[in-house]
Amino acid sequence: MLDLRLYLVTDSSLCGARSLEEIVEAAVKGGCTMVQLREKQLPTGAFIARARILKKVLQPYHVPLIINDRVDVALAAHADGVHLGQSDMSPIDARQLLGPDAIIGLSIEHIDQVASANTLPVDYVAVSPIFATTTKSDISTPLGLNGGSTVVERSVKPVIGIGGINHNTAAQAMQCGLKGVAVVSDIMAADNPEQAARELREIIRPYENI
Ligand code: TZP
Ligand code: MG
Repeated sequence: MLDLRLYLVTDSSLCGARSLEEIVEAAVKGGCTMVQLREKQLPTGAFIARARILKKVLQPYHVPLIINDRVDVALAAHADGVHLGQSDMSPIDARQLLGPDAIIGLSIEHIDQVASANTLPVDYVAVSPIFATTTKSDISTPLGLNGGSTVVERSVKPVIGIGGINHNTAAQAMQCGLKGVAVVSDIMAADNPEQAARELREIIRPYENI
């Protein structure tokens, strides 16, 4: 079963002197339930190589590896699924290429995208962004808590939130009725990613509704 409670989205630029694998493994030990490899700059071959490494890291923990944007990379690395934006490959095409067992996620940036997402072969949607964030530059206007709640009300798919979700905001975000929160900087840039993930799991625990 899909466990969306604490979804780590990677950002290699926040690793500092540490390796991506070491941060991801620590985050999973701390309680992350899903990991998305997000690489906007890497050439395709290096992206696939990194995905294969993370797949090996995650396998013993039974935590799925999701690839941001790239169905070809997901296929080549035998990842568990893909996360698509509104202008990426259509989820219908992605489903055809990846098969019925793959996990497919879709970003929702406007309330009016929920109705079409409901008809698409996606396993979850991500309200993006909930709050303002400096981690991603090309983001649309934050949907806020009202937007998050509206997406949850209208969606037939499980909903997670992303954007500005951290120790201070995770509880509020979960109160929208989300299945989980996706986090980049609060875990990736933490001095102790394992502890950061563990604390986030504690914060969201009262609101879990899987
Ligand atoms: N998509 C929408 S907002 C965002 C992404 C990848 C970045 C979220 O980063 P942070 O550091 O958790 O606010
Ligand atoms: Mg994308």
